[in-house]
Amino acid sequence: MSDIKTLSEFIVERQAEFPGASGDLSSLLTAFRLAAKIVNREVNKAGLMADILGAEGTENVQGEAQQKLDVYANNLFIRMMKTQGAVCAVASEEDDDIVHFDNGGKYVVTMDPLDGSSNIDVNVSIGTIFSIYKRVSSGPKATLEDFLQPGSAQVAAGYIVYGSSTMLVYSTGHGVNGFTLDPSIGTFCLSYPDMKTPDDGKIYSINEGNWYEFSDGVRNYIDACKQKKMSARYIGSLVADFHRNLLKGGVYLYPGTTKAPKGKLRLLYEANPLAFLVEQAGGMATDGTTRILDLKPTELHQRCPLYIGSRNMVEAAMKA
Ligand code: P6P
Repeated sequence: MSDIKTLSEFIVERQAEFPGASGDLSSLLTAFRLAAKIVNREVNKAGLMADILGAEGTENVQGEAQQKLDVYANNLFIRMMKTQGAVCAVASEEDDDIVHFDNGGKYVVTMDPLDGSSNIDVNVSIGTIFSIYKRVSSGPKATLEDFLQPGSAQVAAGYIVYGSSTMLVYSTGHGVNGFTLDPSIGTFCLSYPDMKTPDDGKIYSINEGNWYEFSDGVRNYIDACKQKKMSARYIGSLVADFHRNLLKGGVYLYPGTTKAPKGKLRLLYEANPLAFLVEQAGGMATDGTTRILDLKPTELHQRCPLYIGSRNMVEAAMKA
């Protein structure tokens, strides 16, 4: 009997723990698995296929130049979810408005299909982030209300990091498990069961280029990290920084600044899913004041400051 546990086997095994489960969430996670493999293939080829590198020439709602792989990943994940049938609507960083499938599905999904995409052309790790919620509206189509639920209402969340190896890490609220893609067999295999992040760490991740726009508290915390001889590690790709800190211990900060008091990151498809995961792994996520999962969203693409990672480090950053 092989001691390898595939993602498919794991999903089936875990579903058995919920007798009432309809299998919709399991098959949705399976759709994400397939999409992740396909995006991984394209990310790995990006260096070889000039036609998929570079900007698409369009901008997303954030006013950010869309990289061709951004658009490809967004369209692929949307197509997979539409086909799979359990999701009735998606809110994506790459789409101004809600994308409706009108299929009666009981879930809605928020996603950043390819976070850190400015790193695509320079071969730095990038990632996909997703959140899954049950609909709360009852009409024929999902409404904004379905997407403005607090992060604490998530039924599942996860990310895929396309790095030195490709990993899918997710939680359905019963712990966090990581799966590494074995390219020789094209299968995600359980590599990090029941992930727990250390309460403390020696890594801090923040863009110190914003120093003169930071609050005194943030500057005090950065100073304290330097005095403790911590390591500054900032990839400029949230999923990669988050993943490393989750495994090793550390804190990622994207605080508000004088120019952008709400910071840069988006609540619905960056902060909330990663906050769900980090809490499941024993860590902490706040906006510098309030628990991320308690924030009541008001807009699809709203931004929020993010302090996320090892519990003791987030608490120290908040108190600085
Ligand atoms: P800055 C990428 O655009 C992203 O959303 C995160 O992945 C990353 O951590 C952050 O923004 C980088 O932003 O302002 O430091 O370049």
